[in-house]
Amino acid sequence: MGIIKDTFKQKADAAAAEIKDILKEHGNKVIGEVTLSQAYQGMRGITGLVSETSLLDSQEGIRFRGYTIPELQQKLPKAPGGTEPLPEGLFYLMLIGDLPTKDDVEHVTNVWQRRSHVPNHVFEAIEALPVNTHPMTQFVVAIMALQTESHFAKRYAEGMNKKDYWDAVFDDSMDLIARLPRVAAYIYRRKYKDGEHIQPNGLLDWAGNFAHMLGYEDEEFKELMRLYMTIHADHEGGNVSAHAVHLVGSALADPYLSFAAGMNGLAGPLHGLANQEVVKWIFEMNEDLKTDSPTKDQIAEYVKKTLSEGKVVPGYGHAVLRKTDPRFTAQMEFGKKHMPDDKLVQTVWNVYEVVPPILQSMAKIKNPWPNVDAHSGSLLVHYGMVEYEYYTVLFGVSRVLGVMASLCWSRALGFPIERPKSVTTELVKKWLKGEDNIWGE
Ligand code: NMX
Ligand code: MLT
Repeated sequence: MGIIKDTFKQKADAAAAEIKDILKEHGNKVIGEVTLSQAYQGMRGITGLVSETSLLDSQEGIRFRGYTIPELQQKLPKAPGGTEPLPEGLFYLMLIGDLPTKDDVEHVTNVWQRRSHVPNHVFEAIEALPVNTHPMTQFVVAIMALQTESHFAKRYAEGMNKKDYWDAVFDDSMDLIARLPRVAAYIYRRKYKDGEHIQPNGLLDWAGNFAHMLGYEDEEFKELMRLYMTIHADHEGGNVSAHAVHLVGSALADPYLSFAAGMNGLAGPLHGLANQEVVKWIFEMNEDLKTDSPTKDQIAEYVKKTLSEGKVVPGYGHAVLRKTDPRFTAQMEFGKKHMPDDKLVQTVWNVYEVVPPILQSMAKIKNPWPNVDAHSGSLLVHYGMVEYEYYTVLFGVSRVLGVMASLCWSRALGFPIERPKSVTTELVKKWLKGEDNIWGE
């Protein structure tokens, strides 16, 4: 067994024993009540999942195994000369539960380099699609094509013992994470750079090599990729992409099939696709107003127009957060450090001043503050990555870290197939009239 796999197994065995004891003693404790509205309205606020890798607080934002983003920026190992955390370190933290040493991080980088070979048929599957196919569609097709490599699928077909599920999921997870940057970069270069592909650089870290294969050699862009891949990696278990991966994985669909399901969810405009929508919305506003520096009054008018047309203001609001997303703040800090005079970045900051009071005035909106997607695109545009339809692929390459670490835990802890109960409105009406006792009252 490899070092990291061995460490994971020890941690998971200890956690499984602890959880068994907790459930033996406290398994019948009530952790909340569910209202009828919650059943109809997206299950908001219902605790029904366990996800070990990160936890979201509505006021404070995300903590990965207890650490905030500024703490990660301080404590996780960096690339030589760099100041942003290496995502390898975050993966180690999410998987193992402890902060990694520099050696641990180097080990993860080396394992991923060794496992990064992408078979030819994956590129052929991408090439079979029209070049103008949305990058997220190409991405999902490529992930599905990679599924031929699944250890889990092969071993399950051969009659694997359920005690070994975690082991095969671990191997698939490491392979998938290792291969994803190459696949994602291939899609970018195919669609936007005339198919002029760039070979991997085996001397670089995972995110640095991804930046290189995308065609961005600027050290600052590599630092941005390290930060980007770190902050987008996980947002506890209930968001659409993480939950989809968890749900599909609970049927013992292998990690490739499960991850593809999550990426289909990420491609929705209320979830990860919002990052492309934000930049598209600002570009359209600028075009409408014939300026690249709209004033705050002009932005306010454009926001009101957007709302009056029955559209959402992309990048604002959240199902759980009730304050400015710390992932937005981390990116704003990056912008202040590296590009304070960039016009698009300044527009993002002006939008941040203008939008919250307008949304606050609409009682129905629970969170008027920006989320992660409000800022990310503007930083990419600064370095020349203007092709906003591609941005959700970057989000997806990062999200693989959190959802695969979680999937390893789910199989190691022996979580069963997920299957909540649903009801019909007909039954609800009968219950309201006292004709049926669906909830045992
Ligand atoms: N612009 C306009 N209306 C909004 C916005 C917004 N930014 N945010 C919420 N609302 C509306 C929402 O559509 C709903 O309207 P209705 O009752 O007419 O259906 C109402 O306000 C109540 O919604 P909330 O309970 O505040 O939000 P909910 O938890 O349902 O949805 C989001 C959360 C994130 C889906 C929602 O805020 C949104 O659509 N934001 C814009 C899209 C976006 O930025 N998504 C990215 C989320 C982060 N990520 O990366 O995944
Ligand atoms: C995420 O990163 O997954 C988004 O902020 C959405 C969410 O947490 O619901």
